[in-house]
Amino acid sequence: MKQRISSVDAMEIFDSRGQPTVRVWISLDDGTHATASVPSGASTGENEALELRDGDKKRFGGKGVLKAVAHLRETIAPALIGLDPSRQAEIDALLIDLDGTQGKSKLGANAILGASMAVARVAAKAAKVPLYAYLGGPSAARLPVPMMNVINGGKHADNSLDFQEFMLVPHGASSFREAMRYGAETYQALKGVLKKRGLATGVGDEGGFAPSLSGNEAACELIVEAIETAGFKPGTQVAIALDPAASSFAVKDGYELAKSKGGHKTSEQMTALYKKWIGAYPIVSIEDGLAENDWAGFTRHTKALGERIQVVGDDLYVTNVEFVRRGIAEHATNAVLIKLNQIGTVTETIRTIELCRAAGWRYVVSHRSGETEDTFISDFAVAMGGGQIKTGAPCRSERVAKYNRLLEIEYALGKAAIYASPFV
Ligand code: 2PG
Ligand code: MG
Repeated sequence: MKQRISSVDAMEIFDSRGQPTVRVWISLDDGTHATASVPSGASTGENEALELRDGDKKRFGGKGVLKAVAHLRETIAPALIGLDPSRQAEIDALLIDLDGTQGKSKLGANAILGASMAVARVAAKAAKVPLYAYLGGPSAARLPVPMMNVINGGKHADNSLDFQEFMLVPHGASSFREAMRYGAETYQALKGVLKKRGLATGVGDEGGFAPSLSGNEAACELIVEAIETAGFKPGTQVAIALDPAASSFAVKDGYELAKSKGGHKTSEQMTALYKKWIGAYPIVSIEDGLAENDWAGFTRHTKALGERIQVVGDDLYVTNVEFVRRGIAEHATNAVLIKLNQIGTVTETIRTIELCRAAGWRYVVSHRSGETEDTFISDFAVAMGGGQIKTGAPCRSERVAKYNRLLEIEYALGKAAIYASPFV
């Protein structure tokens, strides 16, 4: 007998920055239950689905999520009760209809996504299969190559770096477990390198170090030194990925490297800078090297760099098929960053990934800078089979929880587990 949804509840919890976020519970008739918690970004794209905040300055400076919680209890719960949780696409369509707005601004994408993820999870439990197998089917066995953000800047740290993320990519390992060792050992080596130079080793929002360096480029130099100190080969074993998150330092007529006092740059000058760096450092991927409105710049950027590296769009696409379609038509990038909460339902996220696959584009499943202990994206990355995940440094439990879940999945898959570099 198919189990039906018997209750939906929600509450306000805290994310890794100590800001409120949404947790949802769903139960079935037979007592099977599951929860999901919603992440939250800092460098959000202007076209992201709306994260509903209360705006009541007396609570959390306006950042409370009691309205989203109320929408879950009063509007979403009655609509879902009695439904078969395995009808994910139908349920997500119903949630979209209930909201009725383009950007999910009525109920809030945080309310909607919490329900959507909890539905997937409870359905997997009812089917008695792990979430990755439920969402990905019997062939889901590819572990993602992690992008580990080990130096934080931009909006994620109060330091001198304009660029938001400098990441390790341990793509040359033989398994996910080994990749984690490469990444974690390099992270520890980086701490030693920073200490030796008298630089700060406190961490930023995603668990990476947040030193004040002489400029953005110094971060790449330190990372190469750390890779070598840890005993790995830069490039072939551990490479570098960047997320400058350029929308966050874009100005009217270009880019202003204010934090590093690096001056003003045009879109073409930014691309020329990246080109120089690609020649000097083992960089395999650059995400949001330009700003979300710089479509023409992105086409030039991908023409100049796309043969040599993965060019990823995050703020540019906000996981939305409409923007990705435009990107494909304009050759704006060759890969897409995938964040469930940018679009707001599991089904829409999968549709965006299907579009990437159809275009022969790569996709990277990603966390947000504000996270919780929820590990949905680990299972989701294996289910989608794209072979890449970005989920922070091997430090801070909300980041490490995702990696630990992937270790469990790899262990459970045993000999069937696949770990393969997308960068060879
Ligand atoms: C990004 C993300 C995640 P935020 O820009 O890719 O690292 O940051 O969640 O702050 O948007
Ligand atoms: Mg980004």
